[in-house]
Amino acid sequence: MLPPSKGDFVSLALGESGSYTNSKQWRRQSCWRKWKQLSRLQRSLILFTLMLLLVCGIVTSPTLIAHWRDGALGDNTDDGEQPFVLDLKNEYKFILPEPPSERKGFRRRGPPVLQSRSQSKTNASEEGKPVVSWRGGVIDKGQISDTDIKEEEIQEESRLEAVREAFRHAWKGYKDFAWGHDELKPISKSYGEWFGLGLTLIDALDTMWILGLKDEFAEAREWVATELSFDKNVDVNLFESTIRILGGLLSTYHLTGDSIFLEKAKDIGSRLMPAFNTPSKIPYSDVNIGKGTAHPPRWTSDSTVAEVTSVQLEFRELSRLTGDPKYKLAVMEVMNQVHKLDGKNDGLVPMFINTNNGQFTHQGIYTLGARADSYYEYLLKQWIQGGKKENDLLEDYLQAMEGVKKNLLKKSNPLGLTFVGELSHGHLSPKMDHLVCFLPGTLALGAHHGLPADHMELAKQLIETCYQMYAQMETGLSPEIVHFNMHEGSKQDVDVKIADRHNLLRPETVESLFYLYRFTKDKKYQRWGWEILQSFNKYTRVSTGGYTSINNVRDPAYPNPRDKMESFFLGETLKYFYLLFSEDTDLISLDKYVFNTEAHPLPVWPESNKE
Ligand code: DMJ
Repeated sequence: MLPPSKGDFVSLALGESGSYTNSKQWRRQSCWRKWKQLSRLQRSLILFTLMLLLVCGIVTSPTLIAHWRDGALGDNTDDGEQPFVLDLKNEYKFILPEPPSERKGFRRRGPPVLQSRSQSKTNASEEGKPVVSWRGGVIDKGQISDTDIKEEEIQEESRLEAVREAFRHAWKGYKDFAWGHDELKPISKSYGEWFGLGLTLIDALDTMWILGLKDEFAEAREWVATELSFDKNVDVNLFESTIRILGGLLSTYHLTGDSIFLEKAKDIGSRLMPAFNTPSKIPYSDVNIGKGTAHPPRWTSDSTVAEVTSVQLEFRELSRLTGDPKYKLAVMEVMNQVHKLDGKNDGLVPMFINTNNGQFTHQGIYTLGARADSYYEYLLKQWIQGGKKENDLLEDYLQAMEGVKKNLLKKSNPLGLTFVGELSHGHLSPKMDHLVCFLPGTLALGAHHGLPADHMELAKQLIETCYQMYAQMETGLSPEIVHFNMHEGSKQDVDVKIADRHNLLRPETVESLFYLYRFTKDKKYQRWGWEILQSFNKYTRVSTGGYTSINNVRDPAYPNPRDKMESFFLGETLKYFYLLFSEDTDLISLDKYVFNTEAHPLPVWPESNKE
């Protein structure tokens, strides 16, 4: 029904004026008499009840809720943080779906188990349990008003819904133009094939489950059950198929308990094993999963260090689930060999390792970026997965982090941002890949699990740098690689070479923002993530469905779409956005799960939980 106009009110008042005045006077006198007959206690009680009703009315007023919501979406200037750029705000309002809290019949979505978790969280806070910060400081709940809590819940739900909406949009493109294929090409409305195994669909399974997208999950599950076959004469990359396919299937099995995912995980896991049949037991990069043969790339007998040392979480878990130790033995042999190898520099590893003799090659270059990155991540995460008992892993991790501090950390000019450079034959290059932005999250995770507190301090400095890699670009999106300025008098901290200006929808900064927010509860990390999500929506969203990588983060007028949506955008980036904006610390608890390097959560082994 339309609200009455101002004129409607006026005519109604005039038409009834005579009798209305008399009866009003009479009612007023009679009310006053009755009021005076009441005792003082009765009057106080009535006044108190009226006050209470007034306060509740204000808090639940739809007009005020709308006002708060607009404030949350738009003018994000609290705590003196950088406000959103106006045109970004307008653009985003256009894209944002109708807020779920105002939809008819709306209820919080999510798989049953996850839903009950968030409910129990609400109950816990209602019971007045103290809120504990990551340092152990207790925040007095009395300092937080009901109005603050309401406002935060509305903002949380609206951000979570924005991520679900982004996922649905990406999924629509994949479903319409690339269903069952590896990657969506959203501009040409077609698909690209890498392994021919439905990579995006598998990578996205657990994201759908976590976001509560039941319908989308159900149709993807159906495809896995009826269409997915690994019996194919196709060469796949061991690392990529382990982290995306094996990891995705294992985590979905854990979240859902549906045995189809475990069956498929066993199938792909055993088909990948021929990669380990090498003279040195350091695996080849490529396996033919149909023929059961493996080989290195055509031009070399080397494998990449990050690749051979970042399949362990998945194969160790496969052994635990199947009771067959062969998977674990193969991957731990690699770790044991790398642990003993010469050629490290203060715990930092070169980028290549030879599959014939098991030695590092191309020595003298040390980076936390491409080809070495997840070696460091998996040292820590295997230690956590196995219950913090495998001392070699911990030792190697701690030594490497000291090596980073000693050899790779520098400060930029003029802002003094801490960055991780690369060491090349004794010379430090101020180059940093976006990939390195996994590091703040990993350092924070280590500190949460009892490693030195200065790891958390370094994590905070580095995440600021990673955020600046986005904030200082004209599109608000980070390039693939930046070079930091170190000389006095530099005008800006970050330089980007023409060849490095692309953005592939990578997750690492959002991933680290998630860890930092979980452990510190500092709202600025959510705000930074929110800005980044808006930039993705403004510059990479394709109207017919899907998101695209772009070639130029420095040209907002023409970011130059690349026509490719990487599977990790659904597997990782959107999942970490969702977890970053969720206040539910039980939603994939970091004491119960470790994320593999493709954001697939695997359980911390139960024996360790009992310790
Ligand atoms: C993903 O496949 C993984 O996160 C990997 O560790 C690095 N590259 C991409 C995302 O950037």
